[in-house]
Amino acid sequence: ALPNLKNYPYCKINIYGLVPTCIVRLYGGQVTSWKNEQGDELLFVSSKAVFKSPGAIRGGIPICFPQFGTHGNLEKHGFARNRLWLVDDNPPPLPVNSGIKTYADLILKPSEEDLKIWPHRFEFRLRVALGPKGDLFLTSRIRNTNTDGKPFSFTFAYHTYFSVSDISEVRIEGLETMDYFDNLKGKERFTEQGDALVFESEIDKVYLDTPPKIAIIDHEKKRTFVLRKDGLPDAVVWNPWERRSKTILDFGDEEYKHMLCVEPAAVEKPITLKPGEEWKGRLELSAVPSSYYSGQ
Ligand code: TA6
Repeated sequence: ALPNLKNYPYCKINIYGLVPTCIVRLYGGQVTSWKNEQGDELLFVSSKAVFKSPGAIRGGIPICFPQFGTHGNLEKHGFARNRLWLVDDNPPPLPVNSGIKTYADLILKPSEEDLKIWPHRFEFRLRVALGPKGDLFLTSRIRNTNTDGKPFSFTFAYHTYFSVSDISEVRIEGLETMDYFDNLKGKERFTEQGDALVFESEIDKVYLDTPPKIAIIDHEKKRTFVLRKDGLPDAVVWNPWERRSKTILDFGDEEYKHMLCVEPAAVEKPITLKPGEEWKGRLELSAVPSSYYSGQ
């Protein structure tokens, strides 16, 4: 049942692994915390984040659906990130031998108001799970439940905010040589030339047809985030840097130093579903000591 609306910013589900934990909020269906065995927070959430309607929570893993960014007529990044999701009290079981012990399923369906701005019936099931070693698994299943026989198309992203010690000590492996669109430069298509990506100014790029595995290496923390994705060909990389940060109300002026968004996404080629069809987009995140990461 819907929780009392007055309390909804505070409605959250704690998912406990053996030691690692994760918090997912009903507001936005948004993961806002993921901790490792040492209790370190692995996701960035702004100290200025607002956890209630009408905006989205600045940090964690906002879900961009049914539209990524401004690629359409809807509000930026779609409406899923500022709607109240429901918890499925009786979720379908996990696949046998998944190794996962703790998970929660959240569901979003369009309200009558939503149907006025995006006239398509859907069921969005988001499964958030912790693996035995504390890995975080997100699985989105989106089904077209239209009864009028009409297909719909959407774009999508897991707008993941990683916590990093110092952005100038971070590099990304897996996107070198990829084609991309640069949101700071218009509609032209570029190709990345260098080695691993490093950061010294604002970045807002959509990398296209990226490999299923991307690594974020934090030299100072000696930690590597490994992202494995399925059904999500693109990857957006964003850091607002100093000047842009000052224009974002729910973001501290210096916080850009401690975050990096790497967002597994389906942006360039929208997904189309006929009635009854379902799409699945999966993200696996692990955080390992860099000494364990071989790059393979
Ligand atoms: O994913 C990158 C991006 O689209 C950037 O253009 C930047 O504006 C960011 O998302 C944050 O968007 P938001 O609507 O959450 O302020």
